[in-house]
Amino acid sequence: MSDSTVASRLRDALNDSERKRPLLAVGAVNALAAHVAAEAGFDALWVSGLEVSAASGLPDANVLGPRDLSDVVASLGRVTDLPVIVDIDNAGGSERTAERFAHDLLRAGAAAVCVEDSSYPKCNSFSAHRAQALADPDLLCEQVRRVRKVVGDDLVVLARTEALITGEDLAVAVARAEAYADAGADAVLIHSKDVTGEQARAIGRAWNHQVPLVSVPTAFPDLSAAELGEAGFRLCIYANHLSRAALSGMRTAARQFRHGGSFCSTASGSLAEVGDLMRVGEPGALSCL
Ligand code: SPV
Ligand code: MG
Repeated sequence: MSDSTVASRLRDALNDSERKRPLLAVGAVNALAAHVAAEAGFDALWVSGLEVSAASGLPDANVLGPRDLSDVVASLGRVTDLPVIVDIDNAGGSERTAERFAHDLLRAGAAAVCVEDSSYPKCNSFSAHRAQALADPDLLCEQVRRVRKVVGDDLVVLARTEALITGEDLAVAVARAEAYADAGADAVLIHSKDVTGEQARAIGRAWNHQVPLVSVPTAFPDLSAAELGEAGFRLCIYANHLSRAALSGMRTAARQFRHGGSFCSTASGSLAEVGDLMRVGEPGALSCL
């Protein structure tokens, strides 16, 4: 079922110029991660193409379909009513596939989708194996218009440009983002892989459009959420950090078991209680924006 209330709350929060800090979203690949994110006080959840692909044993390369993502959205909605923002990559590379992603994800309970201008098939922005190419900006403009036609205001639409990732300059990236905002996007994301964070600050200075700016600081974790807020970002998405924490935590526990021969002698103190795990699936959603 769609939840237009969550989408409108998210849109209002994004546009609230009185807010003292940016909204904070974190990648949640399953209900367990969503539960942890809600407990920690995040404002929203991100369904990450990279995290869901990795959790499914797939490359982050346009292999996931709407059903894979819808299943994740439904599981997050069982444990929290935080708004869920879904990374739909280039939405399958066409207007018709974008319509389907938006329609299905709205029905699954998403509050927002984020669609980007990578050419089909995409690769992850930080992929060491292959350079990402850009699609024609007119395609993303048309995808935004078509998505809007299908879902109205019931989904927040984030439009993301990969221009800086592919080596274009800031003027090109800003021009693309402006075109996407003018096509009807609710917010724009100019992705950056500059590890110093200076490019992120420059994006904030260069953006004069009223549509809010979003940051995904995967490459520049030293820039705090407060600093990103000061630089002009209204939403910061920590896209894959809980999966990375889980991966290293699982590795540590598994290795300690290999050396000590039991989990209790090795990882004690760092393991959650069994009852803690059971409570995740019990009724009573954690909330809320
Ligand atoms: C994702 O989480 O899939 C993203 C964000 O697109 S990043 O991988 O940091 O580019
Ligand atoms: Mg992605």
